[in-house]
Amino acid sequence: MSERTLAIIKPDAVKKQAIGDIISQYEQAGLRPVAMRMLVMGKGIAEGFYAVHRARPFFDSLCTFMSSGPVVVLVLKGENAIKKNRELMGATDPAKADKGTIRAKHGTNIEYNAVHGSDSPETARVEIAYFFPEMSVVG
Ligand code: RTP
Ligand code: MG
Repeated sequence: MSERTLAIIKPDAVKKQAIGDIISQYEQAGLRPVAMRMLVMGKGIAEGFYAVHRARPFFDSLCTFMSSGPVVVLVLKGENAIKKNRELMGATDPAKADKGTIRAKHGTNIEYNAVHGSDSPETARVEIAYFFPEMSVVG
């Protein structure tokens, strides 16, 4: 089933000049960008995006990191896009991520881990709507 997922190339990966490599990995895996924007998230925007984690000890640090510089936000479309993107990203902790995954290649540690990907259809729907009005998604 073709579906959409939200991906974010995080500030660490943008700083490392890994945008092109990461988008290339999406495309090679059959995940087509159907919406894309670059922005610096204000702290409040990051807090809203990660609201499910607000009780976690790493919440403030995560939101400071996510608002520390430009990010690239994309909607990816393809067969089983949500699961496929999670596999392509690898484990949250880059040290535990399988070889060849985006986080193994570009992540630094459990927080500075290069990319975000939606984890369920419901999350994908909410996360896509957080950044993109429906008319700006082209597929
Ligand atoms: P994401 O939401 O960014 O795609 O990552 P994920 O599902 O693999 O991990 P999640 O548990 O949802 O955590 C969200 C982000 O919070 C940071 N984190 N820091 N210091 C820590 O122990 C810790 N744990 C998670 C990471 O940036 C993680 O991607
Ligand atoms: Mg998550």
